[in-house]
Amino acid sequence: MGVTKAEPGLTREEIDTFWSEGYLVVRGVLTADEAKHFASLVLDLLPPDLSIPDHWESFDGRIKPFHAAGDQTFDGPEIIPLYQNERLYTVMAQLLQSPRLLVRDGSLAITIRNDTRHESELSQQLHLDPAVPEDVDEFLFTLQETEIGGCFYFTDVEPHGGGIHVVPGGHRIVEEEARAAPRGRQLHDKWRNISHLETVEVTGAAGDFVLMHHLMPHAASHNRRSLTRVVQFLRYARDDQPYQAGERPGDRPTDRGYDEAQLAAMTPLGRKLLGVDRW
Ligand SMILES: O=C(O)CCC(=O)C(=O)O
Ligand SMILES: [Fe+2]
Repeated sequence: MGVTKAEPGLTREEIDTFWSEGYLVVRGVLTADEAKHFASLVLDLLPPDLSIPDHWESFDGRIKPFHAAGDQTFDGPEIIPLYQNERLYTVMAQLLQSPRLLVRDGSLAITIRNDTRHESELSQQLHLDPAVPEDVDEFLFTLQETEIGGCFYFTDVEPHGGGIHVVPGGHRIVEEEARAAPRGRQLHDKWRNISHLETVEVTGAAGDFVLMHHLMPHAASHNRRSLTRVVQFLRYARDDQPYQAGERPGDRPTDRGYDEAQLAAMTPLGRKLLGVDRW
């Protein structure tokens, strides 16, 4: 199907698991050394005196660096290799059944230990970040509309280590509920506040990528361990995604452009995934 042959994709069984559960951990996308390298790049963003800049987010031990106010995409030359990782691309192309993909997001999160007692293990409301804009009333439920995102774990994430929480099979529950109601995109405060579903924490090792369907309810959790959790979020969609051109909060402003150093870091695949060259 025109993807890089050398990169192993998912097995038939893994593909089935992804579509039935709505999430899947792809093991060892990065080597332990690569993961360590990216973890330290991200941790280096923290000001040495730990004074969190005003334009970042920080709550309950979860620190979200912002590149600039309102812009959480980090896509400097040192980070670009992650966007164009060939193994991850192969997996995404397999699942989305097209080699012509686009990548976005590239936001980061650092979750430090937080022992404060909270009612919930979650440090965010359970929510969706779907590819469908908030002012659209109905999901299409097509493969063209589907975005597959998720995160690289740059550190080992053991139980209660701040792993992302998901609802096994949750994307199918969302689809059923949204199909059964008029204006299904608008349910549960536009799916920003889902309070009726049970979650599980996704653990993993440094270098794993946690794949998630865009209709998977998910949330960040408290890290009860001393090991800081460091992650990067990425989303892949087909180039015929109906809303790809639509801007959403947190998306990279398309007018920022790429400088020479960024372009130099891009492979031919990266140039297409990042929209520099057309497929
Ligand atoms: O940090 C996490 O595990 C999830 C964060 C998330 O889903 C978000 O910020 O939208
Ligand atoms: Fe989210």
